[in-house]
Amino acid sequence: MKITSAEFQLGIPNLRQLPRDDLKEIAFLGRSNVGKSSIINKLCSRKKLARQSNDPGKTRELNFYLINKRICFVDLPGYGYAKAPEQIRSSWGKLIEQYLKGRRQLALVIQLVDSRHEPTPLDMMMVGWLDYYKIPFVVVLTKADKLPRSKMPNYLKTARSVFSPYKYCKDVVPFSSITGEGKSTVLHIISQFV
Ligand SMILES: Nc1nc2c(ncn2[C@@H]2O[C@H](COP(=O)(O)OP(=O)(O)OP(=O)(O)O)[C@@H](O)[C@H]2O)c(=O)[nH]1
Ligand SMILES: [Mg+2]
Repeated sequence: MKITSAEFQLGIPNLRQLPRDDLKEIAFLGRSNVGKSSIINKLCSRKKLARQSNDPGKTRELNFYLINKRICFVDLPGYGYAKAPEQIRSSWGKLIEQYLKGRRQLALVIQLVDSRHEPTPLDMMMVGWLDYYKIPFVVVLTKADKLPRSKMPNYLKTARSVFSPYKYCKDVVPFSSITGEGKSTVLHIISQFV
């Protein structure tokens, strides 16, 4: 799949204002700062389509991007930002769970996990939800450029052994928004679900 057009459609703080069209959605899920906005920009070959930040927890809304005028990428608010007040953290959780379980046109979730760290308990909880709600997902290991080359094969093997047992896990892919590693694989997988 080649992305030839990408435009910001809308940002919403709650699910009452979800788009009413029937376009298939690909949602990007992961903890704060894991690289959700960066992967969207990289896949679309755009520098500033989705706002990236050094300030974790910046993306607090669900942001919708219209891709090739026929599918939607959804940048979900990052979870697990330790400095956020408990009340806000739990409302993010509820928002994400409601979106995941209720969104009929959700075709695939790109679950992002930082390749420099072990998956967090919240990452594992998200993967558990996805499997429970029967939502196909791909685990993308972000910031692969920061991991020494020699460590990747072992890391990938461990990550596969953690995620592959989930029935709805379709693949585990290393990715870098800097080098573009993994871009064509992720685009190919997306094309199979839309
Ligand atoms: N080296 C490297 N840095 C990356 C990569 N992807 C993202 N980053 C950096 O990580 C930081 C966070 O990236 P974002 O894309 O804003 O992360 P996010 O998941 O959208 O964060 P929130 O919106 O706060 O939840 C930024 O400083 C990015 O430049 C990558 O593949 N390699
Ligand atoms: Mg973001």
